Amino acid sequence: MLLIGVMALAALSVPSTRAVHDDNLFELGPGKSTDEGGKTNILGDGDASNGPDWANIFDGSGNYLGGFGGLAGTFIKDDTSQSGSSDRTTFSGAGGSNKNNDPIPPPGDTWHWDSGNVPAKDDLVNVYAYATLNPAGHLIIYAGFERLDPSGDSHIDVELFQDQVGLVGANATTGFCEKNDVDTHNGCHFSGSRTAGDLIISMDFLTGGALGSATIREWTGTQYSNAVTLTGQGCNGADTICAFNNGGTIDGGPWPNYDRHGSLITSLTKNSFTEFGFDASALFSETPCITTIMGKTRSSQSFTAELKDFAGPNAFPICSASIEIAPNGVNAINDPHTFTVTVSQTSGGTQTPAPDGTIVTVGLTASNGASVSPISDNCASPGTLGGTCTVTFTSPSAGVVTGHAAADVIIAGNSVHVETNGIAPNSGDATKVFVDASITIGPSAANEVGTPHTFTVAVEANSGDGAGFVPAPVGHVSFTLTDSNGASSSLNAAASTCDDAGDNLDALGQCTIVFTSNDAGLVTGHASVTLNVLGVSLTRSTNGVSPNSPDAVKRFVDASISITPNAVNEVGAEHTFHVTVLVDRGNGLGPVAAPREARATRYSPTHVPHPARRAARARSRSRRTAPAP
Ligand SMILES: [Ca+2]
Ligand SMILES: [Ca+2]
Ligand SMILES: [Ca+2]
Repeated sequence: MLLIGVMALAALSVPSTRAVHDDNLFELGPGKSTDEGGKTNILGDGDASNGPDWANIFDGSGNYLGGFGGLAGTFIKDDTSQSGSSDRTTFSGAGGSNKNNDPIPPPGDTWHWDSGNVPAKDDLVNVYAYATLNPAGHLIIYAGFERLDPSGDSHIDVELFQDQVGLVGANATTGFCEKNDVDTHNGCHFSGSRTAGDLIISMDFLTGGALGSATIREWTGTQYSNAVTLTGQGCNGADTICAFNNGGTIDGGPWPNYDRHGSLITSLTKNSFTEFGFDASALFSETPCITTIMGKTRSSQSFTAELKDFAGPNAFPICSASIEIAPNGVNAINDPHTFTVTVSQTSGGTQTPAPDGTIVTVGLTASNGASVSPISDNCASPGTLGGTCTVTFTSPSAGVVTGHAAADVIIAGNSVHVETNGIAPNSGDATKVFVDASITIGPSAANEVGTPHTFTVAVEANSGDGAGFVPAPVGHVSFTLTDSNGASSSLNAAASTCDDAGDNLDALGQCTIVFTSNDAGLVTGHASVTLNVLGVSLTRSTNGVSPNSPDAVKRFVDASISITPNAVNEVGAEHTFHVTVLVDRGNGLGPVAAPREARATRYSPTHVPHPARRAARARSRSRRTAPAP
């Protein structure tokens, strides 16, 4: 459909069956007599077959409730700047002019914004919009807004962007303009550009409040063109655009309303409320892929008059993209993990995968001791295939890796930016926890044969929470004792806990192996554990790979002393006792002569009766082999 120039059409009386008006898609304009006397209003008429009215699709906080087959809805709650209040978002008067056909982003003579005060007639507060498809598949867009001061002449635009237009330089907490890094003008900038196919609906209200005219224009890429104008309220002949004021006092809906002093009210006087609807597919040759809406006021009826207040820009996701990253999970360290990113686009209510080759930037951030080791990233190249791509990585240490994904999806020639910001339908970031465990056994020491010895096995887990390795009180330890160099170990099962079935760790993450050997030699203790850390089964052994200890070795040693010969001698005859001291160090050499310094004390024979000799042997042995723990 080709439309050139301005088509000025007289307002018509309400037709009975029209494309935009009585289309049963939305309660546009005057309705049932039981619905506030048939006035153009905000409340639903209770008849679902007529479609919703504003109060049916938004709650009192302005949340879009969906339903009714709609594509998208958005509610902008702008500040009032009356009675000493300040509106955080007004066109900045100090940054040069701000006009409808100025460039939006830098460089050049662009729009600027900061906080300010505007007259009540130019002060936007509540602006809302709803989009749906009619049975022919046409995009039908409805919008409404409230005016603080309907008695003055005022000039309001509702602009629909395909690109994502937003504010730059706002303080993240307060929303006030904070910084302008681009030029020396006062005020902050906007991001996003006006693109061919964008639409703007301009309404001019007469002194006294009546709707003078409504004109819809399309941006061609260099100028606004293809204007269609409606004079006065009602619909055009083709019923492709309609606009109405409330003809009398109506309920203000479930959300706050304001009077010309900025005070809260609950009903709206005559001409305080305006709503319009149009068939975007019928009016223009291409149905635009709208992502953003913005309300604006002008200082005069001229389309290029200085701009005053604005509301938004808000997402109006008729055309939209979404991104998700998943799954969250827990892995053992060094195991590869894959995040899958899914990117979708929605146009005209139909969701499809993002175009193949859509590049997704996946940022991986390590915390709590993790360290990212990339393995592959097909999101960076070649991008999505069938709407998905994957990133695979691991971490050699316990901790958390967070994945954040962002993409610019090209929909109908427009770039729609999406991130995993947790704002529906986007997912939040995904997190992968890497877990680790360790086992130690000890101590290695030397003991006398026949004395009990204890190996303590200690198990720790690192659940990636930043606390590091902490005792693991649940898990199953198994162990082996291996004899060598002549040892013959025997386990004291009653005193040991590492031999218990099932979970055999105590609250300190420990169990014990109590054993001895009656023969000199070595006993090597080896332990392993299987435990569950955040649902991941980990097996660790005393393999000496840090933080695991090596096996523990217990050396059993022995010593002996003998004195010979026993004999009967004649009184006065000289006699010699031979004392022999042997040690077995458990090194496989068996008993060997003790070093000189370890030889037995020589005693006077008259003081060494037979029982005392045995005691001396015992003392000698105990001096040589101090018991180990
Ligand atoms: Ca209604
Ligand atoms: Ca504002
Ligand atoms: Ca305002």
